[in-house]
Amino acid sequence: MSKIKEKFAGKIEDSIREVREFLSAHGDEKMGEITVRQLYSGMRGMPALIYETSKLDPAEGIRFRGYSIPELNEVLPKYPPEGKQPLPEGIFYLMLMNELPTEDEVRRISNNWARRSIVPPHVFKVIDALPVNAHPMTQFITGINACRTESEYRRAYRDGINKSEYWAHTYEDAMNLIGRLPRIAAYIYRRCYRNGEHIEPNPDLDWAGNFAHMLGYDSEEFREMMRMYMTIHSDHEGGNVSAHAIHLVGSALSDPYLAFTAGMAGLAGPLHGLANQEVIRWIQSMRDELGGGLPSKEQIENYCKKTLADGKVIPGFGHAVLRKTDPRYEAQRGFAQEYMPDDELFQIVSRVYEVVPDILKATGKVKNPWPNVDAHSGQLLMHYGLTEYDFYTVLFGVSRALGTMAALIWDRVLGMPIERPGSTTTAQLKERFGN
Ligand code: CMX
Repeated sequence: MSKIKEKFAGKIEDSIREVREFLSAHGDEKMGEITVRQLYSGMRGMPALIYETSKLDPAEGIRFRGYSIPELNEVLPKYPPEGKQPLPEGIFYLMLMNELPTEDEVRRISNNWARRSIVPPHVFKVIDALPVNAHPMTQFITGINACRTESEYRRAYRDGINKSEYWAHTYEDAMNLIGRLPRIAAYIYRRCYRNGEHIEPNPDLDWAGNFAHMLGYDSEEFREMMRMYMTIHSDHEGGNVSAHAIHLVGSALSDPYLAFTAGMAGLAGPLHGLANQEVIRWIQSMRDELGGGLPSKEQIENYCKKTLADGKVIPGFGHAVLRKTDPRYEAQRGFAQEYMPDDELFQIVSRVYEVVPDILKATGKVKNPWPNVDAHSGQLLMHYGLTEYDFYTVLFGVSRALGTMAALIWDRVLGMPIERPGSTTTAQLKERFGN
């Protein structure tokens, strides 16, 4: 057993006992009441599941095991000797172990994922069977599902393992999946946009640095951006569509490959992760309409009004939980201010930020007029020449594995049961409350 897994195994008993004791002391406490409106509005604000790795506060933003993004910048190990961005290995360790990693532990995770990164050849063949212009998320989901042949959890379950061992096999699949995802994603990128000229991994690099390398972007600045990107997109508590889908499908004891595939299908929706490509598409069509250049505030305002009048959303703005500017947006803005303050697209993104909230407030119905994570990420990628925005959600997806796989391991540690909420009908509600 690897040192990391051994250390994790050492934590399990205490956590299981803690939850059991807590449940027997407080299992009958009430967590609030459910209104009829909540049933019709996507279960907003209903505490409905346990998800240990991160928690989203509407007024503050995400905290990973208690740490905000600015705090993580202080405490997580960086790429030696001069890296400034936290390494995604560190946030994974934090989410899994509920403690901060040392530099040595982060290095161990890097090496562990590098060892696990070999993708079986049939996965590439399955991807190659799709038309090259299939959306990258279709190719990504297909590739992940094809990897399922390698599921250790599935094999072990078929062999008849004890429930208490589920987590150990889930751990193997989760770590293998994380190790392989950059390879699969980079393969899709090079297949779609670089004539299938693939780049061999560099095992001496960290996980995100190697991903950047395999995509074909080798500057240290791009690698730093990728480390930051992979860290901030990694988790956003359990109720968002991708994390919830992974938790839900995993609760049927489907293996981690199946569960992750389900999550990625949700991430590919335009109201969720696909918004990162939609933001750039929206800005580009605004620029096309205006004949290029830096649009004035007034021009942006008019374009926003037209978008709303056409019955569309302004991508990158709004959130189901947050009620302030997303700290993930702020982290990316800080990066752009430091590395590319004069970038024209950055100036447009900044101007959009100045204009959109007032317009959304004026609608009287948008609950959160502020930008979310997707309002900024495309600009950073465009700056470095990664302009193929249909690919952006794949990057989000690679990162999302970190939190959701750590959470899935915890689901199996804690013996979370199959998820099965009740549903009702309008007729039944009318019967109960009147017409
Ligand atoms: N532009 C236009 N209208 C918006 C809007 C936006 N950015 N955000 C919300 N609204 C509208 C909703 O469509 C809804 O309209 P109707 O009542 O006509 O249906 C109304 O305002 C109320 O919505 P809400 O309660 O404020 O927001 P929801 O919790 O329902 O939805 C979200 C949240 C993110 C889907 C929504 O804000 C949105 O569509 N944003 C644009 C897409 C986007 O950026 N998604 C990415 C989110 C982050 C991520 O998951 O990656």
